[in-house]
Amino acid sequence: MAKKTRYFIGLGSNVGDRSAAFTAAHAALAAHGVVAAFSHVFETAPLGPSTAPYLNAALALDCDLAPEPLLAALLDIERANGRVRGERWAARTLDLDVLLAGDLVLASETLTVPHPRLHERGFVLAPLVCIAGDVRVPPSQRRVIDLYAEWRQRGEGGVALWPGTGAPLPRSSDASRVVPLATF
Ligand code: A4P
Ligand code: MG
Repeated sequence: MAKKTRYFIGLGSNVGDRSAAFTAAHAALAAHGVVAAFSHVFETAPLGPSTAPYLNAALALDCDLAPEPLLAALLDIERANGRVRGERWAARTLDLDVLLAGDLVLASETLTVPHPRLHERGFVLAPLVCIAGDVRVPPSQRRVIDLYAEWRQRGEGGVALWPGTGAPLPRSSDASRVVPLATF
């Protein structure tokens, strides 16, 4: 039997019905494994050329797929949700990034894990800390909560809890895995 890997996936959207895209991604990923946790959703200032604000979130997926087939599944889900690839960091209906794949470290032509810019970005760390505060990021083995604390100390801002109007958001199947809202 294939070995299950706990993946952490980052979700981003700044075009169209942003939260509906997250709900669709949640449903599509549930076909590939068990979505064990879904973070709170944050509205974040865009990094890059696009000026539209993003929603960002993160989820934990326990799944049998190896990283490359999982990436292929993520790209399919992005396309099914209207993602059109333009210039780098262009506006997008749905972006699904592999943030962590268990304790794996890999760099191929198509996939780098852990996500190379995970450490520096509030829009990745704030959702991720909701569901993975104690998880260690290889190869440094630093905890997500410590990376998040460092980002907070830098005072860059641009990340706020999203009040959650619009389409109903995915719920975590195990709410005890999610840091309470009052912490943010
Ligand atoms: N790829 C390599 N490693 C990975 C990985 N760990 N996860 C490759 C996913 N993909 C990975 O991605 C290009 C290629 O990266 C993929 O085909 C895959 O083979 P893309 O999604 O088409 O391109 P991109 O997202 O424009 O570029 P990049 O460099 O991946 O950008 P990032 O780092 O994902 O940043 N601002 C806010 N507020 N919130 C955001 O979510 N996101 C970005 C994109 C920019 N600004 C943002 C946000
Ligand atoms: Mg991407």
